[in-house]
Amino acid sequence: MAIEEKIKEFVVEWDEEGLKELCRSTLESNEATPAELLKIIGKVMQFVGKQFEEEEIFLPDLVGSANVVKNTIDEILDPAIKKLGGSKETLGKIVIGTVEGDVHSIGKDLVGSFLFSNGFEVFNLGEEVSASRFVDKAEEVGAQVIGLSSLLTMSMGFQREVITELDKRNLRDKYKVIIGGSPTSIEYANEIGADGWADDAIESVKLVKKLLGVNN
Ligand code: B12
Repeated sequence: MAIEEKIKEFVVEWDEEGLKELCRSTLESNEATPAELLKIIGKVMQFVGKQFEEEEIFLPDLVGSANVVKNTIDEILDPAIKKLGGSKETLGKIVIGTVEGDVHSIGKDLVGSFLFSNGFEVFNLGEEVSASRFVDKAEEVGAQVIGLSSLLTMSMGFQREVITELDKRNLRDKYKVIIGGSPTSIEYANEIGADGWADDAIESVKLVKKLLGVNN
């Protein structure tokens, strides 16, 4: 069975141990890199999301699958990426999180993991992050980029609030603010005065490189 099919099976059946073991053994035998596994997992989650939207599965199924993926990324893939990265100099620092009122984590975690595996230092603040917390953290670590995820029409407004918070503190020019998440768009990014928008994790890496003038 192709690896994508196996991953899909474990995610759909909530087999967390199975997925972790598959990722562990695949990495050990060098059959795939952590970034390649993350890419497949992202595709599988898109598939699961679509099934939910088409009412083929229900909310508890979705929560179960999302938890299996989150725990595998946290415990196996992120540490593997960090190990590969060693102590090399980073290309830049990014603070990323999901905005206030929004618990969706998977897309934002994927973006963070992809940025990390491409040489950036990533500070993942988690979900339901307030505007002041984003700005405080960016100031604390000396970040260049702030990444804001929103998956809900209801929480999109909080992306704008982070920009307002930067304005209030006279810090707007110090940071590149990027946004993403399914209800957002390049038009919305422009409307709220963000510096960029990306549709997926791969595009996010390209966007950050472009904004920071990294050539590769
Ligand atoms: C999984 C999921 C959940 C899980 C989340 C688990 C978790 N730990 O994340 C659970 C079950 C908890 C959940 C809860 C809810 N959900 Co929900 N959920 C989804 C679902 C099916 C998939 C999201 C996902 O993980 N996609 C896979 C990832 C890989 O894709 P992604 O998130 O889009 O991220 C990519 C890009 O958007 C981009 N990106 C994302 N973030 C960022 C950030 C930056 C900076 C950049 C550059 C790019 C970027 O790159 C990512 C990687 O490729 C979507 C439907 C869908 N198909 O999107 C609904 C969906 C987002 N949920 C929805 C709703 C309504 C809810 C609830 C309100 C349901 C309820 N009635 O309780 C609650 C919200 C609670 C809250 N306060 O947040 C709606 C939102 C509608 C809207 N526009 O407002 C959706 C669209 C489903 C629907 N069609 O109705 N949900």
